[in-house]
Amino acid sequence: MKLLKYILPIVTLFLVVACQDDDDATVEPPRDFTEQYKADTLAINTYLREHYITVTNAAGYTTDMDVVISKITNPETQTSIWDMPNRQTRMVKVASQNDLEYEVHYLNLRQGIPTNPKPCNFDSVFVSYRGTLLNGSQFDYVQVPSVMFRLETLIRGWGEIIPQFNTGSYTDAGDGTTIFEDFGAGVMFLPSGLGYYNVSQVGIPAYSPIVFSFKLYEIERLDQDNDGIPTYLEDVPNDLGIKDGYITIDDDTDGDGVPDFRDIDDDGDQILTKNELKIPNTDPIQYYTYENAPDCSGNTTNPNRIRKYLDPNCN
Ligand SMILES: [Ca+2]
Ligand SMILES: [Ca+2]
Ligand SMILES: [Ca+2]
Ligand SMILES: [Ca+2]
Repeated sequence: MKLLKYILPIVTLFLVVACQDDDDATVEPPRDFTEQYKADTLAINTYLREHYITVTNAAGYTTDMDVVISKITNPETQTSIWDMPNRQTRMVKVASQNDLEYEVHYLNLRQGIPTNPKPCNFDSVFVSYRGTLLNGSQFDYVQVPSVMFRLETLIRGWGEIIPQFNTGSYTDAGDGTTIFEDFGAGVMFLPSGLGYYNVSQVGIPAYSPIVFSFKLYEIERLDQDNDGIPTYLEDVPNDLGIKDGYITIDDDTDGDGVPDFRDIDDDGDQILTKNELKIPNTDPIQYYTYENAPDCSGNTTNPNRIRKYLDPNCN
């Protein structure tokens, strides 16, 4: 087992927070979203064609999955990010924002352990990351994280791309450090509409497309409405009965405009979800979990049942 040799102190300021009362932030009148997206797309695509990436493989070390993105100087030996081979497939995620369908390019350098959880877009994540502009200027870097971040408080791009990855494993090195291995790792290339847009930040001019490399070490499931059902499970299945793991305001069982993950009475029958999850005749009171919550008939095993906290016909 390889050990981490040291931990660098965290001296950087986390700049990903979307809505901050930062005196350094200045606001320009917003440009047209469509026009700006066109400009950002051109800039990002050019960047992807003119740069290549090198990835560090160093299992058990903090440098594992570190990336360096450089301008191509020798096209014979350096493959552009745009033309990267399958192993580090350049992928595209579509994100709806500002009445636009943004296409976000990202690299899946490593998926993580497939049987481990992926965060939903409203969970908390424990990540190391580096943020740069397209000109290479670094505006933020955290090599060893110390706190978890709620994805809902960050720029939109993070909530779109980080949930595409699984966590890895970690062990205590015995010297106060932690060894992270097999974690999900990637790079996202965000148009400004999924970043800070017209709100400039320290080191980030307004309307900057931004690049984040990241490593997903751990997640924490959140329960935003504290009703006993974790947010990632307050995802209304689509027409095919599938939960897609992506929470939106349309995940709204009773259609009252409050999505399930913020609705303390999900089926709108005036009985709080929390109370519908009480297990009868328990003292002190115990609660069903999502997994064993019954439907109106009391069935707790049919995978297709409508759990009674989501069924206004009973409580
Ligand atoms: Ca909940
Ligand atoms: Ca609702
Ligand atoms: Ca709820
Ligand atoms: Ca209810």
